[in-house]
Amino acid sequence: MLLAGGEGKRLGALTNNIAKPAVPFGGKYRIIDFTLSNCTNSNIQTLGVLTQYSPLELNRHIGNGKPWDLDRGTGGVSVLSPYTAKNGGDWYSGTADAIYQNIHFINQHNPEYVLVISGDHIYQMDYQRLLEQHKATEADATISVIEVPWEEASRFGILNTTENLRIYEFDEKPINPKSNLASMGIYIFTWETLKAYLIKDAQKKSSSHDFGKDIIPAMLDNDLRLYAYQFNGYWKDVGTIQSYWEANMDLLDEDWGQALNNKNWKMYTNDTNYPPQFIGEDAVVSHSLINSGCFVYGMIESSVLFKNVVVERGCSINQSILHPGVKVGKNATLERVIVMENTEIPEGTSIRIGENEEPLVINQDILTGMLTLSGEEI
Ligand code: ADQ
Ligand code: ADP
Repeated sequence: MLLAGGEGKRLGALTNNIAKPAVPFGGKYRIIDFTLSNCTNSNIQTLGVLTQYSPLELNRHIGNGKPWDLDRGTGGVSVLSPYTAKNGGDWYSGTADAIYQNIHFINQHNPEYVLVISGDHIYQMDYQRLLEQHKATEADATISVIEVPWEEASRFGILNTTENLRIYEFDEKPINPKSNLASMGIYIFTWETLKAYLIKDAQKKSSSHDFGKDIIPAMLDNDLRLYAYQFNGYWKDVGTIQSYWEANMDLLDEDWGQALNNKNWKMYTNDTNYPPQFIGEDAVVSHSLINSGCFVYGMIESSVLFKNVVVERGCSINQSILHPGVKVGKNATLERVIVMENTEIPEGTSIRIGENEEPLVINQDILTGMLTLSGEEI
């Protein structure tokens, strides 16, 4: 069950009209492609995707699941909006409620175990390993965990385990974290146990119906067997503009370049065909990802360009992310900005964000506002 319905408020303008998992990522993908590809590569054959806010583009992107080999007669991918749920549906109030309202869907498949994952993380992980450990420890729930920097710990569910990885303490987003071992929001539950807890939780008026706030603590209170699964690879929760920008920049790393091209762990997406990128005579491009359909005449460094982007002569683009269809007029300078789909940057514009500031998200409306405020120069 893939949770893809969060509002994504902290991504600001990026999620004005589109659900967080559908936000373009890495030059060619959308954020959710990493999780969907993990499912395919982990040989998961039945997947429910729980959507809620602005699902239009997300639905269109997932379609019948063909790019991820999830277009099957039995199983495959089912997009579960609140309106397909029990009683014609309430808005999902929390992550646990989203699963609760789809108990019927899960029961139809009669699983022994249910994997609950999130649509807004960048990572590559084999969920079969998680399942193997879950079975070996005879756990009721297994939570995938990773060490995070101490200063970020209060953004996560933080836990403590015994030496054999049994969880004895869990605090959702604690103000004073007791460890830096964070829940990745990736769980395997034994279905009968989870179902019982979801039903009990649904009856509790005081509950926020959330896995981290309610379900996990309730299981722990009752001494259930909760285990941590230690993940050692790259993992990023792209919940903020800063982390979204950083995760895109991380893809410029050579290791990631190879990871995206790994024959044993393919990255799938729903993309159409465009002509090869054209790099003009005076263009200078380095350390960047440039998708097809682009026309580059200026200078590009440490940046990510999605399809159909045009960068005119005399431009300087640095540490920036240009979404599909962006046009940058002659002699413009962009540094540490994220430019949203189809925005047209006028000739000579200069927008440079300092290293200690949060990268700036720009769309046509924001740009018009800025130009009105400052005349020509920004
Ligand atoms: P958060 O990151 O705060 O914490 P949360 O807001 O609960 O995550 O969302 C988890 C996932 O569910 C996201 O993909 C979101 O889009 C989706 N989602 C949220 N509300 C939904 C709803 N009503 N219907 C459908 N989908 C919904 C969680 C855990 C922490 C853990 C972090 C790791 O609670 O313990 O540390 O994930 O990122
Ligand atoms: P750091 O904490 O310094 O970011 P990491 O080991 O998390 O160290 O990652 C270093 C870089 O290596 C990342 O920025 C990423 O580009 C790459 N990388 C790490 N793990 C993976 C992975 N599992 N798959 C692909 N690339 C990875």
